[in-house]
Amino acid sequence: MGNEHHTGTESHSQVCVIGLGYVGLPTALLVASQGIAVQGVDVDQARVAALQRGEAAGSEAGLNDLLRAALQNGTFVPALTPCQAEVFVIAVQTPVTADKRPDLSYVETVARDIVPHLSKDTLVVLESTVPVGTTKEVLCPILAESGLDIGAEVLVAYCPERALPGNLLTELLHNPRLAGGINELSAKQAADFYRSFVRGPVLATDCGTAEMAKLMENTFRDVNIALANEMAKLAEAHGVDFWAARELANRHPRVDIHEAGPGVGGHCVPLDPYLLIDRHWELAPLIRQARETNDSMPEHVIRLLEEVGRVGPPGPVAVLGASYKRGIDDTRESPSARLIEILQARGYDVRVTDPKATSFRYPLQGFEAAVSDAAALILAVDHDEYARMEPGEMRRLSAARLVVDARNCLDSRDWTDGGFEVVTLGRRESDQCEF
Ligand code: SAJ
Repeated sequence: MGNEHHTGTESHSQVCVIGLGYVGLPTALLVASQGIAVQGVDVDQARVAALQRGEAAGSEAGLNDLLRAALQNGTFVPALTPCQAEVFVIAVQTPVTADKRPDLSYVETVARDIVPHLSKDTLVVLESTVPVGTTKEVLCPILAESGLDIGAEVLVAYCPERALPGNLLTELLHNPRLAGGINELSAKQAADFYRSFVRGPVLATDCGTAEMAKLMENTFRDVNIALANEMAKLAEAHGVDFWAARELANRHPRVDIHEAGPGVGGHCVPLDPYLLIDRHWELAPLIRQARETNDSMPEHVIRLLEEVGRVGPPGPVAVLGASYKRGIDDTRESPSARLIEILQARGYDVRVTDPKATSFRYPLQGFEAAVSDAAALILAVDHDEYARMEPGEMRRLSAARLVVDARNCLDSRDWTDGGFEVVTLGRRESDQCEF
């Protein structure tokens, strides 16, 4: 990356990453760790100030160390507005509106913000998850306002991130990357850029294919989880243990049944199917049904609680786990939020606790305060801290003798022997023998 094309007095970095959220920040830091000068831009003043002090939000392993090293080397500069750069990476959110339509306003705003900083030979990469067609139909027309020839003077590509929250840095570094250009030259340039800092294979393609692939990945996950959830309900109806049957079914070389649970959370899997089916809902009854099935799971968990007939409103009920999945502090779209909303609407007094999360729509309590006078516990997230709980210790800490395990996290035999009634999602103990 030479800078011979850049003139004038504007400050200049080699790479400018816009949107310092859970994808943008680690990406910026990985690039910076290669000795490349990176400017990281975010409109959130508090976030930028914290980054300048060397504090990264969230609990991703290794992120803070990487941040401090990059600040010390001077390879990473957090800022509020973009400067001129050879490569722009757009990694802002693309939320879904209340009526499940994509909101591309953040991408559009950022695209407009970088127009004055474009020059000949700039590469613009979109990483945000977007509906198919967005790179060519939304991003390129805005970039063309620069007066530069898009596709010749300014190269443009769609390169989705595919890293799993909780294991972000490792996956960003090692997962295969897609470099989807608006033309061959753009794909080649984008592939070269990613090869400068990722170790996994970089696969060049066109931008529409890359957009579709990203949405297919998360929709595949959502539909498969819905299938598991439906099978868990059927196992309950048949008096069979879904988890035992799943283990056996997954011994088939071409079967991979996902885990059933209280629903699907996070900012990707429950939203991306709507980006995929946007403007074509009539073509996707299966995908829509999967969304409905997964959204119905909190209600199902409460049905499991109430079927026991031991606990009713006002409870109290303690919900263990607020994050959207195990091991992370992220509570966005967490199934626990919907679970609590329904419980409260039915008149339950609800206590919520989580070993990782610090911010949640409902007040979080310490573990002991949450469980002490509860009449029932709902295990909503299979954090390690919960998997390690001992029934004897729980008897000492809590008045509850009923546990609804929505994640198959506890050894139900141990807990039953320990004096608890355990209802596990997907499991009906019938006349099964021990093998
Ligand atoms: N879940 C289940 N059963 C399962 C797996 C997950 O109920 O068998 C639930 C989780 O508890 C959670 C939700 O689904 O509530 C989503 O969790 P996840 O681990 O499936 O996915 P995310 O949202 O953390 O990350 C996904 C990943 N996509 C895929 O695995 C296809 C990740 O690789 C993407 O980069 C990320 O979305 C993204 O940013 O798009």
